[in-house]
Amino acid sequence: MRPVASLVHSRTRVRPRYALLPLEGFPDSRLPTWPGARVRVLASPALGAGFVQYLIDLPAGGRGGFPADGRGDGRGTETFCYVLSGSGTLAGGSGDYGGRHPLAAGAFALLPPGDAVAVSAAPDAGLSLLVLRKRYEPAAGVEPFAAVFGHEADVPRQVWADNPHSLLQTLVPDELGFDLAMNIFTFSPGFGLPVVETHVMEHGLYFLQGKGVYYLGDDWMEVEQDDFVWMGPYCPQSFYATGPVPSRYLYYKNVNREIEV
Ligand code: UGY
Ligand code: MN
Repeated sequence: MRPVASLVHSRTRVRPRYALLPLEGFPDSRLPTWPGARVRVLASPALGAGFVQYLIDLPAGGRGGFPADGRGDGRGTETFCYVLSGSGTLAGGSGDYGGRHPLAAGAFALLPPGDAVAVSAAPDAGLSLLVLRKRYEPAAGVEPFAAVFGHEADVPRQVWADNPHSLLQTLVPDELGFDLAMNIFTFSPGFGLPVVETHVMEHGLYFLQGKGVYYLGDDWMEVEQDDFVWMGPYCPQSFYATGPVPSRYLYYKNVNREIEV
């Protein structure tokens, strides 16, 4: 929180194809199925995004979740969760993974379209969660995916673009049953994306650690830990890390589907 007498100058930018949203600018929301939780709505269709992303802080002993959405057309809502801090458990709604999965910082889960999700914070510790939800896009002849549970510490860091100073972790398998990717980039200070990329896929990006400079649209902008960035289709984008520690960010990308006309 800033001192009360400070100026309110902000790095916040909202443009048709991107938004840079530092965390300090989000008022709290409350959600009926997350009683007691502090919710920040990072991205939504109202911004231009094809998905919804939340930052949810559950108090110690708190519970929340999403009910099964009951759609029979294969276009149910899929849910990705990533734990920023704290501990607790996650229970999936149906199928053969209906058990309880421990949650700790770095744990993640992707639940298939339509499934219920139930999360509990440990009695003695709160839980801070990034949650992304989107409508699943079925594809003819392709089986929808089964639930994925993991921990980022168990996902290999692969050298990306022939640069050992840029490492990519692919949390969700790169298979056609999945219509999204969730990846973590780690860049050593001074390194980043080697080009300005421009592509049809959109991103919901949460800055996990460090700081750097992001190119969005046609401007370079400073970014740091806890910033959220939405990049819409064809938003020119690039990045390099600055500061004393490696920069890490978790990002969503819609993939593997034909573009509707
Ligand atoms: O996968 C990507 O599109 C990634 N290279 N984009 C990004 O980090 N902004
Ligand atoms: Mn990209």
